[in-house]
Amino acid sequence: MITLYVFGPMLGLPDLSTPCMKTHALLQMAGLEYRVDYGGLRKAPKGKLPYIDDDGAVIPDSTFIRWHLEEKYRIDFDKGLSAAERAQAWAFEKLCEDNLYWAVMSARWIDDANFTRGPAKFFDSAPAPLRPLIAKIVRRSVRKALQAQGAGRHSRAEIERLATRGIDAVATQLGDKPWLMGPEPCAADASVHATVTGLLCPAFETPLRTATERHANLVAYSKRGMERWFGGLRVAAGGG
Ligand SMILES: N[C@@H](CCC(=O)N[C@@H](CS)C(=O)NCC(=O)O)C(=O)O
Repeated sequence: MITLYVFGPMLGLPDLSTPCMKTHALLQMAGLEYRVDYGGLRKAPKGKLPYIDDDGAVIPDSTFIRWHLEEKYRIDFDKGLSAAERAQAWAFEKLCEDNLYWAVMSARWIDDANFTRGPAKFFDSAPAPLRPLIAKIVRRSVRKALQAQGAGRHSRAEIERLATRGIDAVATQLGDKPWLMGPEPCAADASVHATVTGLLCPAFETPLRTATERHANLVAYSKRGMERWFGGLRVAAGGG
């Protein structure tokens, strides 16, 4: 049996973490049965979620989880794609994970109002007197990570300008297709869908959400993925 360790649903999203949401979608795409555990962060092998325990094999990181599923269960998430299409899909996936991800982190963690609406809730289970201190420490570590990655050195306007270019690129690649690379979802859809849906999360006031909402195909794509992998849980703006 596979156990998936994630943070858990929050603010109408299956998970506030895009890699966690991505891994849910991969497992759904694979048609594998799995259970979820929301208490695994302290034991996470790389100190991050998601990770899985597949009959004793512990695999951290959404991409290594993908490869584990492909190898163990003989799944090709990119079935039907040419080598060039696989390369293109990979590039879009990593645009989301290694670029847009940091813009989302900045919007949620650095902006005070968004922090209060979202990430601050992570600490609700901590004893009330300690909550502000824990939140301050974790927020400081996110700020440091943003600095180290580089996004934290840009102004808010610069981060938004860079991210908007990425959002527009995803919208252009999607075009009027149902999925990123064609009529069926591929591995990159798990990640791109999680990113697009995270960007559209109505709990956060951010120009990135506006930039995403401007693309009707991205809004429809978010809904399509939610219906397919998450039982239609409505989170996208305009989701009703
Ligand atoms: N490359 C990893 C990224 C995982 C990741 O960054 N997880 C974040 C949440 S989005 C996390 O667990 N952060 C907790 C922490 O750093 O304490 C993947 O794709 O799984």
